[in-house]
Amino acid sequence: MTMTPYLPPEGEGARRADGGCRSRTRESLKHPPSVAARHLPPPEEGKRWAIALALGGALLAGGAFADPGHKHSGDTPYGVPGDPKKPARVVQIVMREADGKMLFVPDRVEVRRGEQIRFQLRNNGEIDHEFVLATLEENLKHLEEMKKNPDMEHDDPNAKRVKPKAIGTIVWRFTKSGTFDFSCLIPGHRESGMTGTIIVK
Ligand SMILES: [Cu+2]
Repeated sequence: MTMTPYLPPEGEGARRADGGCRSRTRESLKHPPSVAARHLPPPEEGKRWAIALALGGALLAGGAFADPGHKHSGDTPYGVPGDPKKPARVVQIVMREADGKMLFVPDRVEVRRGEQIRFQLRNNGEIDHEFVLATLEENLKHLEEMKKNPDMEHDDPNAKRVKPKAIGTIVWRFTKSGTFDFSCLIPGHRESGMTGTIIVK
């Protein structure tokens, strides 16, 4: 109802060469709300997202390296990413399904502290599997995250997804003694038996 009387004068003003001031005034009165509504929030929102992401990143980074006194990159409570150029003992791990179960063979590996292991992950099954090396606590937490994001695929120094009939490799140096976990974190797989233990002495 207020739009009808406003629109024609504005159209005229826009066409008038000498009416720059007035049409501009009218535009600045009339357009800002819609312009603001259309254009201002996105950058604002963008900024807010950037801040949120930066904060989230900082929190994640803080969480990942929260282990006090061990802040070297890649350092974890279960060791460090290996150096493929250095010698390593090969440990083959077969991934497969059998009678409604899913498993790793072997599901127990013993390692000397300081030893570098080249895990040769052989998927003899019919579906994708993963090998995720971590502390048991970390893997159980990660398992819950995977339930929320089932499409998350891993290709990290400590984690690999392997297609059926394919072979994946992980080279890892176990610098700390302890008992650690390796699991397939694809939803349902660990629950079906796809987990194993690494003992570092
Ligand atoms: Cu699996």
